[in-house]
Amino acid sequence: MKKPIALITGATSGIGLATARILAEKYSLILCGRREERLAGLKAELNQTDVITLSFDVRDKGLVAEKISGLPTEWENIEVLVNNAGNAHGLAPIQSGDMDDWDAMIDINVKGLLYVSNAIIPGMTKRKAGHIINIGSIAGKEVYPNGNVYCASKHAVDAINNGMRIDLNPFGIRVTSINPGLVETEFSEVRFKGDKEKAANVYKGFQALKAEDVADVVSYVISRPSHVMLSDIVLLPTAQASATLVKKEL
Ligand code: NDP
Ligand code: 8X3
Repeated sequence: MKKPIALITGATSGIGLATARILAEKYSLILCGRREERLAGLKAELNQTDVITLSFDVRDKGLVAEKISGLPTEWENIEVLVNNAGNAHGLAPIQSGDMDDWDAMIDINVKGLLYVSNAIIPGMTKRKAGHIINIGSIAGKEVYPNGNVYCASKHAVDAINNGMRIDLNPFGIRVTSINPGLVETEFSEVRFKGDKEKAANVYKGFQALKAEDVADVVSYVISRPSHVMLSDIVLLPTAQASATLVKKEL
């Protein structure tokens, strides 16, 4: 394989899917997600021999380790890790939050990111090379009403991102967090448990970011010269000034 290898979690939808499409030209890809039929569809669409898929739930610590350590030797040297898999589950005041939703957000957005990183970082430290992109959120920089645990999970990603950058500094590994505001993907459908109307309302009256806008930034960040590390990026739609201030024309 001549191209460097990138592993993208959450490649079945939204930001991860758009990132896979953009990186395909310059990277050999390991595409991850739970929905195998979507992974197979994306592999077919990209129509390249240097694309493989790995299906696992990032919550399953043992499976994450098994799948990544089971990669064929020629796929072992992962240059770019895009930690993207994640979602919000619910939007409710803390006093009436659903504990299963809390578990999902902490287990996927925080612990899942750590499990995948744990499986990949040793190869990077051994080779003294690599770039980790953590997809955080404006919700990792600010807290908004009813966002409590989702915001906490993304604040944790922010802290982990900074911790990774410090600890991996001796190894020359680049670490970047990309923190988007509102991006129109399946995110709100998941947050509102399949309620498409409620999800669509989130993006009404203004131009939200597209998944491709975030993927473009991922592509830009990893294509900087090796001595340049963008450490922390907040990326908002022009209509959005903060987590809670969005100029809508309804
Ligand atoms: P989508 O719902 O479109 O995509 C989420 C992706 O995460 C899917 O590919 C899904 O794959 C994967 N995923 C979710 N749970 C798991 C799991 N347990 N195990 C493995 N994979 C999982 O949302 P986005 O593309 O918008 O979200 C991607 C990232 O961007 C998330 O971390 C999100 O928090 C962040 N973000 C999103 C914003 C937005 O407004 N949309 C703004 C800021 C940040 P599958 O279901 O097949 O497993
Ligand atoms: C997703 C953006 O504002 O819905 O992280 O939390 S927001």
